[in-house]
Amino acid sequence: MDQKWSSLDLAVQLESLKRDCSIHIKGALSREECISLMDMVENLQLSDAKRSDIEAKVIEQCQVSVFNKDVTRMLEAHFGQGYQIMWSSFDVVGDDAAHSYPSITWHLDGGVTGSLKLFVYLNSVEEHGCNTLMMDQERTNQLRKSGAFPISMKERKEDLTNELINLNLTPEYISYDLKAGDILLFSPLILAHRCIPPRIGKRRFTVCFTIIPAS
Ligand SMILES: O=C(O)CCC(=O)C(=O)O
Ligand SMILES: [Fe+2]
Repeated sequence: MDQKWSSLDLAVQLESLKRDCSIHIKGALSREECISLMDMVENLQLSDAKRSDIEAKVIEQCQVSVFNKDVTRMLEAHFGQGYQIMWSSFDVVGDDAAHSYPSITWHLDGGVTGSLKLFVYLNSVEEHGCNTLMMDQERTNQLRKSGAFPISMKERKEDLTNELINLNLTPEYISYDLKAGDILLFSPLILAHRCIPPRIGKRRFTVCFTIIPAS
């Protein structure tokens, strides 16, 4: 959908992204488009060898819709020197996430300084309960200094309440009520984050793009 933000809308989004390192962009894709993208994958047989081709098509179509004039203008203004879209993925997180999805523990991503992750939610959080939980920059910094984000996946934790309390910080987190077609854009090297697994019998469908500053 072409949203056509006013200059003020754009300025507000840019300011939030700079200040909070995360923003919620509503209605980037229509509900119909989300359903049609999910159906493209759902209608396949599990054994279908063409699955990766279809996923690539879903990502491609999603990319055309998401990187519309508004989002492109915002990213150009944010990055200044230009940006590149890298490592796109289509992901389905099921209720077995605790055993199959590594991102359910608190962590910081590695990678290129200034990177952003852009998640397109194809179905709503209210439907599956699977959300991306983030911690603000200040708490993240204090926890990082205390060693709460080990490199080893096995040592990472789903719950950092005790660690926060020990540092005299309140257990407060950031999350958005993401609806089908909404975008979560955030700095995964600056804000600690984790994925909350979906409710029993539910699945979350997302397309994710990593955006890095042009070198
Ligand atoms: O799936 C999520 O909600 C978060 C995934 C994550 O940690 C990442 O892509 O860096
Ligand atoms: Fe991550």
